[in-house]
Amino acid sequence: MQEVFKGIPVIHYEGRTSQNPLAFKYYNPDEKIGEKTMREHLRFSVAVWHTFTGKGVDPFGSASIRRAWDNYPQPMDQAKARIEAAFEFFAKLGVPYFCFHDRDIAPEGSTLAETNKNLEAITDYIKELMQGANVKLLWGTANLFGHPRFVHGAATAPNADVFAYAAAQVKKAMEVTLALDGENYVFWGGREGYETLLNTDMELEQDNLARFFHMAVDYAKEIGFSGQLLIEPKPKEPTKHQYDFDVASVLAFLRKYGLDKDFKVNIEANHATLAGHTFQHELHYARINGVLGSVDANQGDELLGWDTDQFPTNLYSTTLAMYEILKNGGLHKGGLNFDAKVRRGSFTDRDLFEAHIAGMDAFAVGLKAAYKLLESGALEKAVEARYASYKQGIGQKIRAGKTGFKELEEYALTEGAIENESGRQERLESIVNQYILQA
Ligand code: XUL
Ligand code: CO
Repeated sequence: MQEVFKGIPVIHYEGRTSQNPLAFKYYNPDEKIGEKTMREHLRFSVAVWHTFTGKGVDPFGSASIRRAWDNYPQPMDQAKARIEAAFEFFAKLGVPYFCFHDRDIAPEGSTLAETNKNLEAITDYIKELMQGANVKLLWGTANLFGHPRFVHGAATAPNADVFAYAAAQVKKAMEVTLALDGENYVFWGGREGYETLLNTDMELEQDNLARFFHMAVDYAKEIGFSGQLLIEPKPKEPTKHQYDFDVASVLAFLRKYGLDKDFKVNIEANHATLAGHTFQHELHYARINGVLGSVDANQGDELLGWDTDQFPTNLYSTTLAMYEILKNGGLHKGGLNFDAKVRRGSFTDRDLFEAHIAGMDAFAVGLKAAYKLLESGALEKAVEARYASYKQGIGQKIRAGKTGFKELEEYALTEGAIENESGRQERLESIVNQYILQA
């Protein structure tokens, strides 16, 4: 195999004073934070789509990025060269995981049968490359949104032939994920939503989406895929209204259709903010409901209302994210997948490395800060004290379900003036800052 990223060495940890852009300043994979190493806590993954198929196209401009593998005229040669470059990248960066959509790794043919043949050939090749490498598959997924056949959706399309095609595609993508020992399988509802209710049977579309998921659960069992199935919420884009809006709507959907034991969620930071939530809110909501499965690690731009998929460099956000993840006992089968793309102006190969290094360091700082914050118990103590009234007297009765409106009225009538306590928000924000600065 020819070296593609010439001049880029294997990336090492050099510590916080290093001035070397091609070194980790905080991510020290073997350093132990509590019981686990940073590598085990963070479970970083590279997204094949952004990093190896991203071309820097936007609505106003054509490709600003050209990679070595784009120079092969035959799509299958290009696919092979792309995957070779990806494995060189994984090794130099030292990431333990990668993720892909079926169409990121192999091109469509002129029929579904030909498309599947292409995918099988590249899967075999990936399997071969994985044997000599230190990288595993975090998750696989199917691209059910790029091709014009999915213009009105896939499992929620008004056309049953599209539903069938999507099912065939997911069947194959699950087989491929199993063949590569993928630890999870992701469903992001690409165009599963609507543009206008004037032409949409929302009830049928949602019922169909549930039928599709039930078929996926059945098929996973049939082929012996024991990985975690994940749904990735997103409120809008590409459709005006996506059905998997946020964690709360995904949970309601799963419970309605009896799917809640089979799925967890893959939370993406920029999707959370598009839904009007913080990243921490979505992680927290998933955690307290037992469905926090995996994370698409990126960040949006507060001034832009779309999915900018930037590399995560905001330490406040990574710290609060790691705080939730640690409280979840880690991500278990999940990981931190960089569903992030370099800016259009960052078009060199070197930018790909520097962007991932920035993201990995930001999460390493977040991990260190969150670990110490949790160890201190500062937030837990404050929250516990804030709700202390539920530990005795009338509060304890409310909690135990041993009272009702009548008794509560009696209580309220005899109680004197209610005395509330300060929420001490600014004090707590300052404590979080202290831990970030000490990380
Ligand atoms: C789209 C997105 C996807 C999913 C996988 O916004 O996040 O890349 O992560 O289909
Ligand atoms: Co994503």
